[in-house]
Amino acid sequence: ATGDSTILTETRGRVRLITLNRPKALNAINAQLTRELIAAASAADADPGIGCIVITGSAKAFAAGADIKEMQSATYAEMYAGDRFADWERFTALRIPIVAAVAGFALGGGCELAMMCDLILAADTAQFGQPEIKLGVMPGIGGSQRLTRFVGKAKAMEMCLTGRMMDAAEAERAGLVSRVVPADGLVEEAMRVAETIAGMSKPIAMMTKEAVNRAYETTLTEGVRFERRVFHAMFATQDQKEGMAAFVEKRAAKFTHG
Ligand code: CO8
Repeated sequence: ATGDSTILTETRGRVRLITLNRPKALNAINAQLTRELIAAASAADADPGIGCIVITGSAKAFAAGADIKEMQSATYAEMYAGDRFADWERFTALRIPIVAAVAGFALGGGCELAMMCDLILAADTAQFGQPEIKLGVMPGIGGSQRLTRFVGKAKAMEMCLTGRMMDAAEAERAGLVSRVVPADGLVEEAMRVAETIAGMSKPIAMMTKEAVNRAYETTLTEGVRFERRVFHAMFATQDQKEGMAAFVEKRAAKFTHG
């Protein structure tokens, strides 16, 4: 978190809190923010002392999209050669659980970033949208695919074609967010959820994330087979032995993340 950084990071216990910090641009996602956010998340993934990440923005905006000013004049050849937005594949490949704490605008790339996290906790002020069509483009960091899988075709199609925003209550009804909480307690509640996750065995939580995500990539039969094989593999960990022993001995488990 240097003065020029587009993010702020803080560690509380085993949780790494990453706050998007381009307030003058409503946290619009430019190349620097992309680089710094993915680097910070990758560092937390690799750090045995960290078990969960929380990503949040400001009260006004989680992120108001990809940086329009940065891409406005780009040519097709530049977008293609640079494979703009392909870097996010490194973010979605991370195995550590990631909680998005969304207040205010989560638009375009901001909505897409929230959907690339593992669960979204929304403030009652949250507004989700894919307004790219108003700019003469469409979602480019997975929005047309993830939103459709998460809320279904009708709502996704309406949002992508009209740019209409969804408020927090509608987002919860549609299954886009896990819960809605009062805006002034958003980050604290997200930190509580993250602390709970980070208190579990890190490798087991990583495998669980991988299994749930597999549901979006494969058939039910293959997904259930994948789950069963990973379940079997968990019996090679110390944390499985500790977790089950602690239950039988009626005490709290002390996971060593191995
Ligand atoms: N990019 C760059 N700057 C932005 C962005 C953005 N996405 N959003 C807001 N800003 C800037 C504004 O330009 C303004 O800067 P300045 O003070 O220098 O004029 C500052 O943030 C404050 O914004 P506003 O004055 O507009 O604040 P308001 O409260 O009036 O409005 C809104 C808030 C409604 C959120 C409004 O800012 C807005 O509509 N923003 C744009 C939302 C949008 O269209 N997002 C989608 C962006 S495109 C995208 O994400 C595509 C992703 C994938 C592309 C893939 C291509 C291959």
